[in-house]
Amino acid sequence: MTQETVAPTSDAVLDREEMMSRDELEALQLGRLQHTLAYAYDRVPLYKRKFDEHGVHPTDLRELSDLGKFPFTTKEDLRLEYPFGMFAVPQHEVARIHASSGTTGRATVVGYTKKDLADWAKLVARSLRASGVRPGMKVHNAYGYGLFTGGMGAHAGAEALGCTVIPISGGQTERQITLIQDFKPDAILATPTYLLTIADAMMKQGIDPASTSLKFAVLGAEPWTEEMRHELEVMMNIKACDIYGLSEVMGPGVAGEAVETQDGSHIWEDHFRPEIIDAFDSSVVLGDGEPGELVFTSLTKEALPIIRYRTKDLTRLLPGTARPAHRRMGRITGRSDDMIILRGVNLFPSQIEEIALRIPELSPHFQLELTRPEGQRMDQLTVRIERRESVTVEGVASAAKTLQQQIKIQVGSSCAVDVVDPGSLERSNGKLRRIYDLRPKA
Ligand code: DLL
Repeated sequence: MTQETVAPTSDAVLDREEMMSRDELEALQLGRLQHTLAYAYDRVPLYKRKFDEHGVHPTDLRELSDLGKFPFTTKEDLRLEYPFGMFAVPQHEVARIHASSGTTGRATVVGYTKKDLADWAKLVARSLRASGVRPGMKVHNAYGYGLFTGGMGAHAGAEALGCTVIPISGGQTERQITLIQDFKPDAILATPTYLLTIADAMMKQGIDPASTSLKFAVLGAEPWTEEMRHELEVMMNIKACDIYGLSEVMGPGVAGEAVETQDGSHIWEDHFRPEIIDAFDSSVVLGDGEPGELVFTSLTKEALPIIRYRTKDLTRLLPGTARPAHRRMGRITGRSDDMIILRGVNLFPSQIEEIALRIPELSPHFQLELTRPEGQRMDQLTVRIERRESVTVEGVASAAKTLQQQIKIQVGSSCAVDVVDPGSLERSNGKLRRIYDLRPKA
């Protein structure tokens, strides 16, 4: 399967909006944006206050570039308005609520009207179809169900596409494997690190992960690299595509990747207007191709219209390919709040993943540990990484050295490398925690 090329999706099954010209799409965006700004201003006190303080009014948006005049929305705004202060409809019109886990403070709560849920399902269906999933296929959904948007969002999208959904949720890895073997699904939906956990557990049971019925994987909810894609595609004999989204903007399906090009997720711009800003000077809106922080404005949402939401995700906008009018996003290099600053050098876990997976002796299972040794003023980074099963002790020593050197050359940071035995690091059940910050709190 990985060697085959995949034919483009037939025009006959695409949504009309997927086939629009850029001009048509931008005209649609302008009308929807004007409506959303007025709608948010009229219905959500926070937006009225912020627009007034900023000296802007919805009628100031005459062309798309005027969006830059409007104030940003942040996670902090959602927290301050906890739980329902940012909802634009009365509670009886809210059909469902989701929320972030709230591990770093108050949970952020999001809501959907019936129409929002239908739009969301349509966009997830569009994303899955772009990634190779077809009506009638069996889809094993291993995203977590519950307040997290992954499980139910992916579920509704797969149903809307006309698939048979297996709603297993995350965890219970042994059971996942039994069901994959018995139900013979065509596609799996999971975080990339959880798919790796499943494949790894299969190997432990003596099952070749390439031998299953799975042909497609639609992976997201955490950063992953081209190297990880290659690892999973070869190990499992599948085509693996990206799906992106965030609860504040909708959930999974804000953007999805086309299997025939596998060149980054297309942002569904008939529903979301993306911008890239300088993460350190938010007043600067950057051009396409320039790296910065991704910002979204919703164009059709009813329960929770979101204006210029700062995602903290770092990426760039690229021209559309498989869906020419819809711009793509580059891979997310990381989140601005996940960035490790080590002796003045910025570093993201995905950079380590990229380098480590090019070293054949090393596995994709790694953690980053930050410490400040007693009496020292300098922070220390230790990359703890599992060796591959087949590697000898000599092999490990030289692989550790190569990893250390490559990190120094490519990232500019000195670090310690600790190669550990296969199976000794914690496995992912969903979004994997890569960074362990053990430095004393200031
Ligand atoms: O993770 C929604 C989702 C579920 C997306 C399932 C894809 C699949 P949140 O929990 O609100 O929502 O987390 C959103 O996760 O801002 C990114 O930092 C990260 N993220 C999501 N998708 C990707 C991706 C869901 N494809 C946050 N690549 C976002 C990299 C991603 N990071």
